[in-house]
Amino acid sequence: MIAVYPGSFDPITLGHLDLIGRASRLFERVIVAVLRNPNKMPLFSVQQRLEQIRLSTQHLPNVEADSFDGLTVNYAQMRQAQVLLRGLRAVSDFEIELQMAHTNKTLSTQVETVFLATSNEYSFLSSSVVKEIARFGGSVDHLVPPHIALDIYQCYNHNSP
Ligand code: COD
Repeated sequence: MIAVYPGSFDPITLGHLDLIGRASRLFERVIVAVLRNPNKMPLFSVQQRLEQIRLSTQHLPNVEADSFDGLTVNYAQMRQAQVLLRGLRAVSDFEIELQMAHTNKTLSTQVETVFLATSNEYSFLSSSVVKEIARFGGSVDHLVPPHIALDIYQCYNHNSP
């Protein structure tokens, strides 16, 4: 089975990567798909995010990174994926994720949403938290891979605290 893991990944965190690692053992192929969203002002360009994801997942041969625009279900069908993979961190995620899964089901009955629970140690972690800590000069070394921490420090013009 092929799974698409869609998201913004601005940037990808250890929480996302933990989920990808676990999914790579469950599915034949996992496609990490970055949404090209012209309405958002991301910290990293789509190209930078794809490079960050590729470098962080190079040890997983059945994981690939790609970008897409338009509806996620259309992209999944184009890639012949049967599963949309999403992560659940807390009850607050559940409401939004369930609504998204139901919406996607109305758009395509071919694609099933599968949720994986976050590992406990990453249940607080999001890309926004990482950016906020770095913006105020804190260390994100424990939240993202080292090469991404360096990219982030460069963006906010400070060295590893
Ligand atoms: N541990 C485990 N999982 C995590 C963690 C963590 N620490 N942090 C985040 N996750 C999960 C999130 O819950 C999510 O499932 C996934 O990782 C990606 O997270 P983000 O924040 O990078 O990406 P999102 O949630 O902003 O992505 C939203 C989409 C791009 C998927 C969505 O907007 C979309 O599908 N857009 C395309 C238009 C469309 O098809 N719309 C119809 C559906 S509503």
